[in-house]
Amino acid sequence: MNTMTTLEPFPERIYVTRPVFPTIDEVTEKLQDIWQSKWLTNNGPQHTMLERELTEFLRVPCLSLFNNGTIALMVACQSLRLSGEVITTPFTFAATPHVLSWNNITPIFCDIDADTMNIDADKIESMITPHTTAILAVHVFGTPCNVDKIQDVADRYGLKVVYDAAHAFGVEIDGRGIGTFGDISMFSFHATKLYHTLEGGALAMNDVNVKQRIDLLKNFGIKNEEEVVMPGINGKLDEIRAAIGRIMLGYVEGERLKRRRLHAVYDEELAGVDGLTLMPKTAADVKLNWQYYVVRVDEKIFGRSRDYVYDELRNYNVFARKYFHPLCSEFTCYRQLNSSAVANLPTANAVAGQVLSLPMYGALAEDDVRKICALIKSFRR
Ligand code: T4K
Repeated sequence: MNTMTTLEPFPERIYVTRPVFPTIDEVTEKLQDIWQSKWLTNNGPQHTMLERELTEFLRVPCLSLFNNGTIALMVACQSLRLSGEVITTPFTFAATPHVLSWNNITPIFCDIDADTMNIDADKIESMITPHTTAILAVHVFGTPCNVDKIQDVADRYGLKVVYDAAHAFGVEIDGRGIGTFGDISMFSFHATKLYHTLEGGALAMNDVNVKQRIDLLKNFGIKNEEEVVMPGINGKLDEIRAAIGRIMLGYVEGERLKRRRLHAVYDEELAGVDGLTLMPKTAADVKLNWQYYVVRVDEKIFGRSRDYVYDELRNYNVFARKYFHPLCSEFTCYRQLNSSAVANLPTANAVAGQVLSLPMYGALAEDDVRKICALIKSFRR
């Protein structure tokens, strides 16, 4: 039966996500503290407290706050003195390869794993050259990379490992914070993330010496009033955003659980629909954050392309997103790289042509998720 006739467009736009908002009263209270302190940025009390609270929350030994995740990742590359070539994934947000370019490093795109959509750890070794200094892997949509295999390759070739954990706030493997893997991990606290500080980010690291270097780099390299010891940048998080981050820590677990519930609804509604591949299932010892809900549409089986589903959903006021299409290797600034050749990235190209991020945020009603699923099923041919 064609259900389209019975389904009306949503009265208001349903976006792929909506930020979690604290109450105005909570924010006002914190603003009053800041006004009293007469301290707005440069390592103020809110910043100090948030850094401590997040270190504990994320179960990492050391953490440095930043004004956004991109600057944080740029500083991570600087702090480890990366150069030459860094092996990364094309299936990610533009920021990932861009931080390499801003560090004068050539991104070398490695193909991805078809199930997790993360860098294919088995293919990394074949991409290593004498110029390779590191692996920059992304825990795409919060699904952990194959951290053991990546570390094994890195150890054998003396490479650094940096994780873009922009999507992986609060993810744990066997009780271990995701930010403890590799040399440095970056978290994004952008408004669209499960946990946010409006804009913001952090680096997590195991080595306190690396933290000291990072803290200098994010503050112009200033050691004291008389000494500037390295060419740093301004990566500091201000007091207002740090205060909002402290409030948001009280919201994150509730939001995570609401999203987990919505994941289950999507799974229930879409399981068994021919031509749809649902979010990858992870090992039992992985604690997920349920931030995104992603499906893949196989046109040959579903009878409609991903783009058809995307366009039709818009007609019903549902604004899904094609994260991450186009691949970074398709951007004009990277297309000419040898590693960008489609023949080098068959899985990434196939996945990018099928992937669709569906609306996922705690304030989304369960019934709305069911209706979105009914729409998708009605598009099937
Ligand atoms: N690495 C990875 C793997 C990343 O995914 C990202 C960021 C980074 C690095 C860089 O971290 P940051 O430097 O950003 O800290 C969004 C986010 O802006 C971006 O942070 C995120 N990844 C990316 C996956 O998604 P857009 O271009 O899709 O954002 P936008 O403005 O289209 O927002 C998406 C939807 O969210 C809107 O359709 C409506 C809703 N929205 C958005 C904002 C900003 C709201 O309802 N309210 C809002 O205030 O990139």
